[in-house]
Amino acid sequence: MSELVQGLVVCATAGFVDVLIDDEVIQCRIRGRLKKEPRDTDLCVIGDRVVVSQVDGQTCVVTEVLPRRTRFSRRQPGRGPGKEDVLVANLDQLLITFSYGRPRFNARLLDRFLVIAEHQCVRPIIVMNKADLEQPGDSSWHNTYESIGYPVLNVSAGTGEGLGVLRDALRGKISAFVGPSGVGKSSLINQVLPGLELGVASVSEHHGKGRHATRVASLYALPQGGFLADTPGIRELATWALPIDELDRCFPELTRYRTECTFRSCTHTHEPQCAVIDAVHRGAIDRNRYESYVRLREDTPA
Ligand SMILES: Nc1nc2c(ncn2[C@@H]2O[C@H](COP(=O)(O)OP(=O)(O)OP(=O)(O)O)[C@@H](O)[C@H]2O)c(=O)[nH]1
Ligand SMILES: [Mg+2]
Ligand SMILES: [Zn+2]
Repeated sequence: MSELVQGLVVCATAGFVDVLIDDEVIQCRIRGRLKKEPRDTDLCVIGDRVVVSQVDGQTCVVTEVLPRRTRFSRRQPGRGPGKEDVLVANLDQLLITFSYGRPRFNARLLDRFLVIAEHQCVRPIIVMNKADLEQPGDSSWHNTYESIGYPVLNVSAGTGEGLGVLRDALRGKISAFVGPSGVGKSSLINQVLPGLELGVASVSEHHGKGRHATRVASLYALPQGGFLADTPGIRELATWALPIDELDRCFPELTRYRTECTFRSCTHTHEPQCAVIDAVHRGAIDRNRYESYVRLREDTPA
């Protein structure tokens, strides 16, 4: 006799998944038949809702992965036809995390995260960690992002600054920390969830890059309700299944201009009477954001 129950995947490694079923985490195998089905996306990741068959109350098998409501995914790094690499499924918000130093802030990469969040309809929150470190003099980029509508939280896992606001933002939601290695994602989760004690690694001074302390993504239940995912640091971030003519929609500040361009299929890169380029010249659209748009266009397959 087998009983069918639904659960939430909180950890997924090759061959096994940990599924939360009624407050209990149960290790499950994935049914062989599921693994053989052809697909261009990950079969089962954290955040997935699954149907588990409990055989004899002993062996547990995932028999079905339910359709994903949302996701945070990218094109799997490497050559070839490509495949979708899903980091977290069914999330409400993305905590895009960078630090004020060690490693350095990277606006180009931030814009890629934001484009993916827009494309996948997941609310982005920009988390700037290590606020205790000396901050670069020019903070005008903060205003740029806030004026577009993206919240920017200044926090420090070291001193505790801003953590109250962060905790409030997490309440009742499924959230995921994403960002480069070494920015302090696991350190922040340790502060928000005392007792968890996730491994953290010091940032190698030489490269100013993280050492990839977190290797496997996991989902943790929050005492205030909701779930929080820790993910491994990301070095490469390419969009998946984002048609090139939809890229401009993923830059919200272009919305009011792109319909005013003379050419309906304007790419906003070289066309005459382009309302977007005009707005960049007038300073109504931030030049760095526009530069990110142009770079992403170049990298997006037609
Ligand atoms: N000064 C300072 N250092 C911090 C802060 N938060 C984290 N760190 C340090 O930054 C380093 C990296 O922290 P982690 O939490 O491992 O970073 P991560 O983003 O989880 O890195 P990966 O797991 O590799 O992706 C550690 O040495 C932390 O002690 C902070 O607010 N201020
Ligand atoms: Mg980590
Ligand atoms: Zn245009």
